Amino acid sequence: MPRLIMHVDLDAFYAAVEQRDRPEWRGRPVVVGAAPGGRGVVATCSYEARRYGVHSAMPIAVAARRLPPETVYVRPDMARYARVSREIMTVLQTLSPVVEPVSIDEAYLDCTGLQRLIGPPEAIGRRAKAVIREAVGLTASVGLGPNRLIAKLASDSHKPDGLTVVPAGQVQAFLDPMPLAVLRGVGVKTAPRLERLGLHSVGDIRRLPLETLRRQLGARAGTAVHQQARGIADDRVYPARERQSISKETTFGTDVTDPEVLRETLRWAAQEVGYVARQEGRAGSVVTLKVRLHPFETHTRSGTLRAATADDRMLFRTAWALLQAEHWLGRRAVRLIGVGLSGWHSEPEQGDLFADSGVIPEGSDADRLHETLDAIRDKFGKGMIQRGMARPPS
Ligand code: TTP
Ligand code: CA
Repeated sequence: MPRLIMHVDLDAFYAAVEQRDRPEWRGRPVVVGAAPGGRGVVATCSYEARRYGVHSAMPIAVAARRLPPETVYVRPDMARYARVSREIMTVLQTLSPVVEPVSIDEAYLDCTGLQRLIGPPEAIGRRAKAVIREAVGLTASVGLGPNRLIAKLASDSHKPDGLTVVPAGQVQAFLDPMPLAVLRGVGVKTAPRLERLGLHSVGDIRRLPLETLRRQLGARAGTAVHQQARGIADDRVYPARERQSISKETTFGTDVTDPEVLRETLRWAAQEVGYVARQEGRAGSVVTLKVRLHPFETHTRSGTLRAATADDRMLFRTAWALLQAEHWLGRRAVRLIGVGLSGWHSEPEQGDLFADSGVIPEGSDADRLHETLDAIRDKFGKGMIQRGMARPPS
């Protein structure tokens, strides 16, 4: 029996929580992020604000120029969003025992067995949306399909408040018209190369022989793209304990040179990673920074901490220090930035997946920070740390 995978993604998550809790803000553009007079960025915004072309990671000054006077600007309240997230993940667990939270507002569920209990995929998707709405009063977009790729593309395809089912027999019709960029491994580097060959959609790729793709993209990427274009992808949902690493990244709509935007985005990615790690009762000692420079040069840099952590600030400071250590910062435009955590410190706890196990076994926060700084200092020399830490973290 083919698997049935569901991807759940809350709509405009931080902004939706704000509008839920402040009814007078409903129906209005709401921007969650930096203060409008400052140099920070938009974390997210309500769909009313998106109509003005505003989106995550846009400098707040640019957003403020586009938005009308009735717009509400609000600072993020991570603790409240994390509480809501926990409620969502807990209620999803009542639906399926196999839930993989992938970020604060996204999860994959293996729904294969639910078809006997609940009914067809549409009914399962409706149930997921209903339990979320009942538990937290928010809308989610849901996609169901035979694997993770299709489920994710399905949930993305109708937002907000969408429910999209792609049965195995319709995978090809669903994928064929999509742009190449939806395939993993067709990056900014390969997409233009393929487009020069007159290939624009997944369907165009699918009609190419495997050998041509391998020649154009290299053996590995060529094979991967060939498979994905046929809708063949990973169909497993990983229980938290099997996960090798936790990471979060953002691709900017336009290339970024403003260090403030990079800093804020990195801070957000670190919060997401720290949050997922704490939910899973994990602490990791390897922090990885990922940066893609214009137009397509991807760099990763890792630092090993003396003590494992799941602390947002520690992750952020380490990643920021790794970034500061790179000579290209400030000169080259950045297209993507992200943080990863791995090198798990201990066997993950098998207890309640969603209990808030934010406690980190060793040392105080201050101790850990010092150990981090020491470790980076050992690796890169002292001057770098002073540069990296010159701006007081908040
Ligand atoms: P997303 O799921 O990417 O976005 P969203 O839930 O706001 O909107 P959508 O309806 O398109 O799913 O991210 C989840 C939350 O993470 C988002 O509410 C705010 C935060 N976030 C940032 O702080 N910075 C970012 O660059 C991104 C992409 C998200
Ligand atoms: Ca979302």
